[in-house]
Amino acid sequence: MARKAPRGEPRPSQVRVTAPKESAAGIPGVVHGLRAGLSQMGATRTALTLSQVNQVGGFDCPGCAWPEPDPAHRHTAEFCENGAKAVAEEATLRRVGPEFFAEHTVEDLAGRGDYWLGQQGRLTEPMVKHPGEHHYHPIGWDAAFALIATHLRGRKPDEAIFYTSGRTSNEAAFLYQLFARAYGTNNLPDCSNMCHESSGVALTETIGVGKGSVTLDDIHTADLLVVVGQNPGTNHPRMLTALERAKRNGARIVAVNPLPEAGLLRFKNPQTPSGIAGRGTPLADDFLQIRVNGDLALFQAVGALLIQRGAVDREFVEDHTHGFAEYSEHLAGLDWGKVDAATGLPREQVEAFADALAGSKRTIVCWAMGLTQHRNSVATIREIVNVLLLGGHIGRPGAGVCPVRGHSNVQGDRTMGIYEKPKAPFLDALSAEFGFSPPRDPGLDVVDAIRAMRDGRAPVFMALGGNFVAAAPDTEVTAAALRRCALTVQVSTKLNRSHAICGETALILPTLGRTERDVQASGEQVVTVEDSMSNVHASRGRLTPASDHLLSEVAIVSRLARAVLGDSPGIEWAAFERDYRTIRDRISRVIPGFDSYEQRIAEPGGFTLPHPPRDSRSFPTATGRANFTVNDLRVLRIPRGRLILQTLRSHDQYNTTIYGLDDRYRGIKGGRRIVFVSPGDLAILGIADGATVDLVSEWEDGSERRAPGFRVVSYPTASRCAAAYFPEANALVPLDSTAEGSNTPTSKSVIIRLEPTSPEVR
Ligand SMILES: Nc1nc2c(c(=O)[nH]1)N[C@H]1C(S)=C(S)[C@@H](COP(=O)(O)OP(=O)(O)OC[C@H]3O[C@@H](n4cnc5c(=O)[nH]c(N)nc54)[C@H](O)[C@@H]3O)O[C@H]1N2
Ligand SMILES: Nc1nc2c(c(=O)[nH]1)N[C@H]1C(S)=C(S)[C@@H](COP(=O)(O)OP(=O)(O)OC[C@H]3O[C@@H](n4cnc5c(=O)[nH]c(N)nc54)[C@H](O)[C@@H]3O)O[C@H]1N2
Ligand code: SF4
Ligand SMILES: [Mo]
Repeated sequence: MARKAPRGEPRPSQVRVTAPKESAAGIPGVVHGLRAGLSQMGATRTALTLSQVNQVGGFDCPGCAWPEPDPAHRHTAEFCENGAKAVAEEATLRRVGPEFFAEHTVEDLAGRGDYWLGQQGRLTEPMVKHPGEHHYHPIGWDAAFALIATHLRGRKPDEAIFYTSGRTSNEAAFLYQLFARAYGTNNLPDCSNMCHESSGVALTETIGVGKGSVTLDDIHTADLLVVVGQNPGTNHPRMLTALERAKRNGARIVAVNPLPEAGLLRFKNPQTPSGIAGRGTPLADDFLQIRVNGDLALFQAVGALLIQRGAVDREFVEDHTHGFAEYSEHLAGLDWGKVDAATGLPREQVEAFADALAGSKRTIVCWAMGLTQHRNSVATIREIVNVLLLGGHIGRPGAGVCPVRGHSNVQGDRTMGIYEKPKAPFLDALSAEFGFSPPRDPGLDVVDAIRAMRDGRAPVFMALGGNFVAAAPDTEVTAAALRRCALTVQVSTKLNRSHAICGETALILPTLGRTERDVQASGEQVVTVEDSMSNVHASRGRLTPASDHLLSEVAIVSRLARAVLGDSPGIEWAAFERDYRTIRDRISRVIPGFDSYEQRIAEPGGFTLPHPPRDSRSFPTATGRANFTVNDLRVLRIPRGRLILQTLRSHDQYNTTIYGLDDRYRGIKGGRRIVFVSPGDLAILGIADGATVDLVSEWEDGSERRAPGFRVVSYPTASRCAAAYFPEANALVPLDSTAEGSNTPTSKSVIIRLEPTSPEVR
């Protein structure tokens, strides 16, 4: 089962480790960003490209989904180090053409590391690998679409899977789901299934809308900001600017994390003189170094304390909520022993957090993957909502829920109908607009799609972006599942592992990136995206495309649909490709909140979608009110000699795209096969810093998974916890280990043991 360390990667002993940094960004951040640009693009292209990021009339940063400030407050350089790196990766001058594929067999590529694969550059031509062949070779676009059509026609539609990653524009996403449903399936898994699905499920159930309820202005004007299970210094760097502004306005910031993440503790804003020269702003006032998976217990505990102290907004609870009595009764029986065991926090710290909540009129809780990828994630997020409801912090300026999304358009893709469990009103609207009957049975999400491919029930897999094999859990199982497919199709900008771990027949369809000019028969096109705060705006690529052979995602989906379904009177695929305004016109008639779409994206900064809880304290839930919920507090059992492993991102990666082998803020240089463990646990385990170990995960059915050759780094994480990087550690996450209610892989709680393979070093 063991997956060997890929060829060409440094050995664990070659990694250099220094003390973690206390502050984030500042000048080193900008310099690193520019260096990334220069090495991939050269000087002129770097200047031209970076000046267009996040500007009105430019393109939306393909980095994360953090919103841009309103146009009046934008800086000329409205991007961060990691935005610059994301852009540089896409605008690189390196190319992967037919010669490259002639030189490298698929087996050769499968043995390479993700870093090496990503560094090869942009894909330039459609490529195919037929059954039994060892190389990809060029294929024309029409032949490629015809080949897919042959595989899809004559199959039951539910035997095909249509995955989406979160960079896809609204326009392409809308067409893609329309195509899948017109073909006859709701098998539309997406990266959300592995990401914020737990947030969507919990928020839909409790407040009626599965999206965040705050705007950037709310962040700036909050009294109390709680940042839980999130590392914004690396993953949403410009969020630090917003936190800094909130802080200047008097906000208190509480960080809840097993790791002392650099950006949360101190921030040097590169856009202010003090940020450039000084030590920066201390950001978090309180740091709660919680145990992995302790958050449900923490929020139950503060909920209980708030009720005990009478710190409840009675009027809000009476007028707008449901279920308070049951909630409060449940918390009256709270077992503090369990709270201590789950959180590992001193009681005074929990009390002080409750004091801060009680004293705040405007509280926002922000979170990301530290909360969503556990068995009890949905319950944990429901518990956060409970606490916010107690204080009436929904639908009040400066207050609310803020799940910080990952991919730049992952929220928009969902809004456009990329969802395996579409709601009836959406399907009804689709049916009315396009005159066909969309399938009503729910489709497969990511985990169920892997099961279906593994078991031979779904032999066709297509991906609009992403890197499925590297992003999904249980690497060996997922790889075998994809290899069992008759056909895999990857629509991609850059080479990645999913091109090498493929079906019998495999297609690579190269596409335009966000930064590139998109010219169709009617002229230059813009696309639209939605950020983490429901703001929809236009994005216009400015760079010359990486190759003349590229098609836009919209063109690929339109032409594929015509090849598979033929021209149909209700759906003018060719017109969609010719002029994207025709797509937006259809979207405006199917999806609520998009009236006058075209006019409103012409406004600088775009427009914000309606959000009933935020806008009017109305809650479209089953009870018509915001729901308090009762959640079971179970302490995750960590057997003796075992640790609970979370898998996270380094500062030098974008998900499965590895920018480099360093993790600057955590003091790591030159390698990624690292496991962070606290000095206390290392002493108990008798393992020294610098030792090489295999990570072995233990699943409840008795099965084990192994990731070999990791360097142990003694690090100030919470006790009984460990951390290793995604995707190297994905092999350890069992496919069947998923969150209750959202089926998200539990990438942040995996029980492991360390098996030393080398004597200690120090
Ligand atoms: N540069 C860069 N930017 C990115 C990405 C990237 O890879 N690189 N990815 C994008 C995507 S798709 C996403 S979803 C986001 C991800 O953004 P994050 O969620 O910030 O990403 P992770 O690295 O997974 O970090 C998880 C954080 O949660 C903490 N944590 C882990 N387990 C627990 C827990 O049980 N409780 C608490 N309280 N904390 C915990 C970890 O210590 C870590 O700080 O970033 C987006 N932005
Ligand atoms: N163990 C563990 N696993 C995880 C996570 C974790 O924290 N731990 N995080 C999960 C999360 S939050 C997420 S979101 C998923 C990410 O899963 P994915 O979204 O599937 O993975 P990415 O690495 O973001 O995809 C990168 C690839 O997308 C392609 N690409 C980039 N831009 C474009 C574009 O504009 N168009 C097209 N068509 N293709 C493009 C490139 O070819 C690139 O190689 O991984 C999940 N997996
Ligand atoms: S915070 Fe996110 S969206 Fe903004 S510039 Fe940085 S990577 Fe891009
Ligand atoms: Mo994500």
